[in-house]
Amino acid sequence: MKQASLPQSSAAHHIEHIIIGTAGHIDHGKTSLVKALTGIDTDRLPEEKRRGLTIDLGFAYLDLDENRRVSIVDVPGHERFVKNMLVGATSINLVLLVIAADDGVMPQTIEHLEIINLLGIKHGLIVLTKKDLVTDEWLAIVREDVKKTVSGTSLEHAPIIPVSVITGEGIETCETMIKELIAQIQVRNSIRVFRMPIDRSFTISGYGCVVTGPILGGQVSVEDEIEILPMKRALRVRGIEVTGERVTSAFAGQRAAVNLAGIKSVEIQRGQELSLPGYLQPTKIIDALLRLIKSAKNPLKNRARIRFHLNTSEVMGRVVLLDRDALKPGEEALCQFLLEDFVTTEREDRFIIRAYSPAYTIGGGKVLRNNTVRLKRFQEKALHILKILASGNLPDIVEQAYLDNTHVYRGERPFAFTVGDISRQVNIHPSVAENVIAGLVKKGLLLKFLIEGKEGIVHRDVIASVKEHILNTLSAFHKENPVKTGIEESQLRALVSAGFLSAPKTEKARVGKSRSGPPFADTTQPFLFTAALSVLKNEKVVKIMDNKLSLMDFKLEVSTKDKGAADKIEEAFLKAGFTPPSLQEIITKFGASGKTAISLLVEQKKLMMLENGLYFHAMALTKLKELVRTHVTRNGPMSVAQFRDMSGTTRKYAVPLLEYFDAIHFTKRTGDVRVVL
Ligand SMILES: Nc1nc2c(ncn2[C@@H]2O[C@H](COP(=O)(O)OP(=O)(O)OP(=O)(O)O)[C@@H](O)[C@H]2O)c(=O)[nH]1
Ligand SMILES: [Mg+2]
Repeated sequence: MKQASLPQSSAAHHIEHIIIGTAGHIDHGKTSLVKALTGIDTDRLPEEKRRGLTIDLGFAYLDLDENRRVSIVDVPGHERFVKNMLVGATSINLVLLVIAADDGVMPQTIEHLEIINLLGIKHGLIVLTKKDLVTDEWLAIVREDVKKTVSGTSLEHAPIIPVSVITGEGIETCETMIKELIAQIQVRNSIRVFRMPIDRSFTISGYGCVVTGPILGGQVSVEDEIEILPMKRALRVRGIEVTGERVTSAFAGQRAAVNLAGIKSVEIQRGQELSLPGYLQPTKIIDALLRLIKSAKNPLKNRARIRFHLNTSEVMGRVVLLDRDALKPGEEALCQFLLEDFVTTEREDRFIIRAYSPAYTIGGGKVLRNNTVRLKRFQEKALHILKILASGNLPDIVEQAYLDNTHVYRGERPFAFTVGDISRQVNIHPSVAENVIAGLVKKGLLLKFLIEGKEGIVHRDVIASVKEHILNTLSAFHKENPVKTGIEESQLRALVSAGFLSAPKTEKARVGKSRSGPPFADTTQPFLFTAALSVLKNEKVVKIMDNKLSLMDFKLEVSTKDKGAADKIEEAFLKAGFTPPSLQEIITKFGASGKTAISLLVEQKKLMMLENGLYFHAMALTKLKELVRTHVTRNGPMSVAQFRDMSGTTRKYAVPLLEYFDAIHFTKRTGDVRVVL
């Protein structure tokens, strides 16, 4: 089994595939038009045949030339089946808006048009059907009315073509226009990760489970390992069909029937989705830009219950308006959807919302962020981030992902992200993420680090903030410990992260903050700390000596008095040999200076501490070690008494000295005696 392939660039597959869809009021001739164009009757359900109307989506295809076949999705016009129309509408690139010449613009003509407009479908054709039933004068009146209706929508400049399936008039023109329009369409969906929302699932004997749907991005091949969402279950692709033909791969913009191994068709429902394993996270919270349609009867109130339609799914939920209490018809606002069930979505996905009851279309928009947390309303910072996402400017969006800790991706550490993390977070193909990140690195906005074999990319502001905390912590440490040359890295990290939690929130520290909680509390994470420290070392602001970190310009600040005391104390230790003075004796003699001087001598590694209060001069220890080695070589393992006699030290020092030698692995105790290692 292989992983679903990631195309490197659009060059991997030249042709841009597109899907055509119908739209329009009930009985206006959508299914008849598709049949006239393709010869295929898309009304396949017995109930559809009996009632003479379309209930669910119908599928056909049109051969543009010998090598090119496009899918057509025929939708129902009945007001009760708008939800089915939406399942088909979200994936289409070219719409045929069908209006019967005898009937003119009707309620679902308008509702479908609103939907097309909200979904951002820019390419379309307006087909005036049943031309045989009207006079030329009437047709002219309808044409004017249609023009008025579409003005200000994405179909404002769409050609209007009168046809009749009875006389065949206009059908050829319609086909020519479709070809012309397709030539103008540019969709760059191939450089996306594979996604296919499911609109049907059934069993074919001998094959098993088959699902169908539009491929929104990337490609899928036979034997690929894919994932079904929201269950996140791994499956294998057994076979693929596109417009009735067996293929080995299917591409973005095609409708495919995928034969799946490892699952039964009854386990799958419309609205579920196939994708690359691990790429998408099902979510119940979505940040979005929402527009209310102009013709909406009422403003949309905060927390209104709505039906949320995205790709082939429909879930109930509430809309939280983030910057106002009500959204007026025709207005646009940043909002958050709190859904009652999981949906699978990518940034920039289009959605439609409908009133809860009775169901009618009220608005729609685009997804800004899916792996999100609940946001508080009227929060400047959160709104600022959403505005960047709404702008659609990819470098800004990727940069923001590096600064935004609202964007907590499960299992990942915030602030240090790999190309793969960004691909999943921002929903872009890894090759696109790599390019955008490279651009930001070049500008100096992002910094790349390789720490213990792991690559991580961090925003320079984040590093600057961590650097500042390290420097503050180090200078505080020096101030409190004037005669210590520095601090060990692990100790510094502990102090820095503790400091983060209690530090006053400066402007800088708030860079990545968009909700309550300590800013950069995650600096405890070793990666960021190590990265920031490495920069400080490179910049020669921090130095490391004997495993201890200090500020580059830090010097032991010792007063002449302390220095004098240190010299005298060292002399006393050297003179005393193996029976040195105790700390108490030093303090009695030199007072506070004595204590500082001892610390200084320890820091300079001239004095060694055996046990609290027992200090020895390093030279005396070296000499003692030589004596012990010689003694043991000559006489074999040595007892405490022998050590005492040999060194001439007192009982008070003998045991701590030997234990010290054990601790530094110079000697080893076996029973009552010691051997030299
Ligand atoms: N005279 C005439 N009748 C037509 C023409 N096109 C469609 N009709 C008739 O109009 C009726 C409805 O046609 P359909 O194609 O089922 O309409 P539809 O838009 O698919 O309807 P729904 O799917 O239910 O929304 C049928 O009886 C067709 O025969 C036409 O060009 N001329
Ligand atoms: Mg129909």
